[in-house]
Amino acid sequence: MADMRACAGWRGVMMSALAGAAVWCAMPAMGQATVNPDAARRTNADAPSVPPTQIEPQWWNRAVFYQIFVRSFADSTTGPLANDGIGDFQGIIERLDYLNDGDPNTTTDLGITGLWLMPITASPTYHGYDTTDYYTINPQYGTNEDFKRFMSECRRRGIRVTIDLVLNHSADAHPWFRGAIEPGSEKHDWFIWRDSKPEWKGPWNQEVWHPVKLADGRTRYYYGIFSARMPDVNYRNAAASTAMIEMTRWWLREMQVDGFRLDAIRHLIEDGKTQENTPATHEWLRTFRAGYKAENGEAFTVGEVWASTPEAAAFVGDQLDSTFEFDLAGKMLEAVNTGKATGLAGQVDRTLRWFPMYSFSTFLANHDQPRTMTQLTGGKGNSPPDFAKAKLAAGLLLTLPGVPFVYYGEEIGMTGPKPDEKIRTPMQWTNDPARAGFTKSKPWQAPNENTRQISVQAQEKDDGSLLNTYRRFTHLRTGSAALSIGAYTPVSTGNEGVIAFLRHTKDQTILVVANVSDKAVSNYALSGMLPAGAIMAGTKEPLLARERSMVRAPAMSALKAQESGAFAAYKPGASIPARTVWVIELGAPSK
Ligand SMILES: [Ca+2]
Ligand SMILES: [Ca+2]
Ligand SMILES: [Ca+2]
Repeated sequence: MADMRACAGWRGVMMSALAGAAVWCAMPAMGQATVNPDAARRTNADAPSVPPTQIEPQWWNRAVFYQIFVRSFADSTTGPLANDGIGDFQGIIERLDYLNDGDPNTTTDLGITGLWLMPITASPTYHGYDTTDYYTINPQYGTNEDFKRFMSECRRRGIRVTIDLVLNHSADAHPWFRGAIEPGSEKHDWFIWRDSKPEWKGPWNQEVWHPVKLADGRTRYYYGIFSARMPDVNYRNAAASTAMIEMTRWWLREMQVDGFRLDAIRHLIEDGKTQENTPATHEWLRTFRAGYKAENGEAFTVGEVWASTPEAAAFVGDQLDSTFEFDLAGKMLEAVNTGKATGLAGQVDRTLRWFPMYSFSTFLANHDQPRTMTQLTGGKGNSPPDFAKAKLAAGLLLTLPGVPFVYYGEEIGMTGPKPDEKIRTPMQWTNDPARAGFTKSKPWQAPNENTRQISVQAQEKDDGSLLNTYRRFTHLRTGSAALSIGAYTPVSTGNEGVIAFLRHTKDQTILVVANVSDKAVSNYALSGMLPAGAIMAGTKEPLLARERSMVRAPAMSALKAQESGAFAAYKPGASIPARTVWVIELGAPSK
């Protein structure tokens, strides 16, 4: 065996998306990640002519993020904002141990290490995407001092905090725009005006020019791509541009946030009828990057570029640190829904051809899309939950490359179709249909009636629940250099229902095998190439056997590779159960 390059064995890792599943708790030293080895063999017709420049992993590449809509997460039980039916910062503080208790030795928390807070500043709307004051926390959520206290509670638990940054537009109720309707005001040019209404519409054929009567009685038209309530800021005006960069820096300096999610960023600067992805937007983001990195070199930005992979990838590198990969999210859900993994495997390959390895962020669904469980059960909103599908989706999200984001409530399978309010209902902490454990009074919006069936309370003690599956996968990922920052190498499976891949650093090689179909699969065979320097053969005592609550994984057969690293016809187990993700660490024998 000594002259064989590979391996058997597994060091205790097996995650079944279906059953209670097993988890392993190895905490290997962080290794130097290798770059994507596939970069050299790019063949697709739409591949960029030059492979993306690879960058080094940063703190966000090791994180698992959780997206919170503050209004709906938790109403405080003490303090001035307690029990008013509206979520607030004190409420989140009271629930922080659920997200991460700060003790690396416990895995009873969700184990997330990053947050994305949807808009938190003063606003006339429930969602807050049109602020009237960039520098003041929404009084319904707390004070600036409350926010600082929240930040220090997050710090104590190892949670980094990013906030929504809405640069594209302000609010028509913002003092800037109020001032702008004075034609002589210096603020007038902070927005985009025409004397007569231009003939063109927006990218989704919506009205974008809105009339307003100025102080001198004239009517002019201002540009607002999303609505009349949200006038776009004119970034061709130097003072407006500077004001926004200064505001961004203030959040880093004064409020000590760790980064930003940039709303609608591809719409930032228009060029006449061209209202997305303009060269001016890309150029402005280069200036923006210099501005915020000067304040904090470790600050993280992730952009909402709700577009195809190539468009989203055009915003990283010298601009943003990351953009959300909407195409990949869609293919993950498609694989779970169709039971076919071919499209997903192809999309991962495509993503890695366009993006530098550490420059994209992943998710299943966010606050603008029907919730994951709804998309997995037919889109009606209150179809019976299919937890097996949701666990499978979680397993894919948390083992594939990319910085993963989990929208609040996804970890328990909350449902919600459009309209948006129904995707943003109160977090279902308990099975109380009236208040869901979210508040002691009347919630600002009724919880989904299925809180009787779907809640943290219902899943807390069930080892096989979706919540506990998320917990295991999250801890697995944040505890593993290979899963979080390792390179990705695809593995052929010989079955369209099965996707397999290696995640590897120089110190750790993990094989992920996922059967996305609804039937057990035995006619599969893994073949591929182990990365250079892969760990040698052997079977280790599974560490997970120490975890009393875990199901012990069945013995897996050895992987025998040729000296070149090539392997073929490998089956870790005879049959992969339906909708199951195996996470297998290849390792040397323990004796
Ligand atoms: Ca409250
Ligand atoms: Ca913990
Ligand atoms: Ca704009």
